[in-house]
Amino acid sequence: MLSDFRFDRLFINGEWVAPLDGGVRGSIYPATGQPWGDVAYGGKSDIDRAVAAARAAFDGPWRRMPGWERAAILRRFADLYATQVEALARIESRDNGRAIRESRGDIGLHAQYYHWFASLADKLSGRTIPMDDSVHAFTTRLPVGVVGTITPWNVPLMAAAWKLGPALAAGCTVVLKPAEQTPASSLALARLFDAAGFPPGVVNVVPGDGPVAGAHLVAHQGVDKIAFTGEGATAKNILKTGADTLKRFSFELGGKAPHVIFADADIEQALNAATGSAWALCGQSCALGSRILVERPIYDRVVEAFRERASRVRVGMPLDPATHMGPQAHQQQLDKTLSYVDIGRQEGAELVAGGSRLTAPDLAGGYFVEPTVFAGVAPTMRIAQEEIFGPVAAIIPFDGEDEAVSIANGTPYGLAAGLWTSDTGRAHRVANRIEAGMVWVNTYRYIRWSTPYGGVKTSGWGRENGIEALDSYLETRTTIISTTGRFA
Ligand code: TXE
Repeated sequence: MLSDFRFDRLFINGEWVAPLDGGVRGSIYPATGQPWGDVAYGGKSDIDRAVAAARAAFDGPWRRMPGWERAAILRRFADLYATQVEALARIESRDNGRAIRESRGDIGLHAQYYHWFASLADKLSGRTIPMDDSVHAFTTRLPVGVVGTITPWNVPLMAAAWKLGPALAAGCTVVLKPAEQTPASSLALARLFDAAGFPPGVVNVVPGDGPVAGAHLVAHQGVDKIAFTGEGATAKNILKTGADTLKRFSFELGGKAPHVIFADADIEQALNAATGSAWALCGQSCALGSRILVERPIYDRVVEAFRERASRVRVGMPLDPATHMGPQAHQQQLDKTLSYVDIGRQEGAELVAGGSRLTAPDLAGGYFVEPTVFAGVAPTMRIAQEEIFGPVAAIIPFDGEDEAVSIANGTPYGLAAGLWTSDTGRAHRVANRIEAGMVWVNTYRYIRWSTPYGGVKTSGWGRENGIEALDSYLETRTTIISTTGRFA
């Protein structure tokens, strides 16, 4: 179904249309730096017609459709999605350079997200509220309306699943604008929505540039909510651009997650998780443990293990199943990562592994960088404070619980944290003091569709996944009816 799919059209109102004021341009394969396919991108007029289609679908069939029928269509889509995992994984790995073994693993789970949210679509119950003998008070859950979803380039299909699943289950309609660097997989997704038989206009996909198509979607009076994943600075721009409309916003932003490893931990397990999450997705995920806080008695051992394991990471072409780590997703991210390596050196951190672009003949032209490890990092250094989004681990020593908590909480971020200890009391004590939306103990990045995901502090507003995600696409209406017909 997706093998001969063309990406040079937008998906609006159930039709594949040429852009009105955008165009078609090559999407870059980050492993070569060369275009791999022609992809459509839209401008303001395309966003206008996508929003009009979404509004008409919301006011028409979708909002009136019983929840069980909406659920049936979403399940059909999820089943179709499950048959296309390999094709979707290959498209995503071409678009953002992610190792195919990772793309398959991640995308292989997405159908379950859609199924889980489908299972909630006919259970949007309100409450009855005891108030007074002469009134009957109750609440009804209603869809927010037209949702603009703006997604990033690191995990385009996962970000889409986390937004479209709850939005569609709630009865909203959607305009999806993927990141300009990685538009192809979202158009493939549109092909599946098309095939699954969604009414026209319920899902519309318009790739486009953030400051043009994205900003227009945010400012649009016809959009009731923006669901965004990306950088904090972009979120602030979005808030300013959308302020006049007072629409709803949910934000999943960056992180600088600490892995806190106590000396009493199962060190092998902690190392497997900490090294794996330092270099997964080439470092380009918000919940990766980019700060490794290590209790001093085991510090040298952990640094040495990181150095040794970095040398064993197989960096290579994304579509090679043997590859552990592909390239950075685009040139700007490569430049950003390398600039932070320079910053770390200038700050006096000790570079114990990596730090360079890889330019071997088989990787030439691609945005490859070595898995990189800094030791002797002070918590105040920029490489310990700022989100690099590259495969750069910063290892920081600490003494005791209080210092661990103080360092862990000492950044503006609060997305996720990992704790490694064999002391159950300590696990509870420290987890309780960590400022993060998610804390894992003796495991890491273990999530499901049912577990709320999101950040505190500057890491975001609201939660994705879980019942909480569904809530963020619903409004509550309170109805109070006089049973006597008398005005109280
Ligand atoms: O993100 P942007 P960028 C972080 C990470 C990375 C940095 C820069 O640190 O190095 O952000 O990435 C759209 N109005 N994360 O610049 O700009 C854009 O088109 C409306 C963290 O690519 O935030 C894309 O669809 N939309 C992260 C989306 O915003 C706008 C994931 C994300 O792009 C817009 C990605 C505007 N004015 C990057 N400007 C995470 N939390 O996982 C851009 N966009």
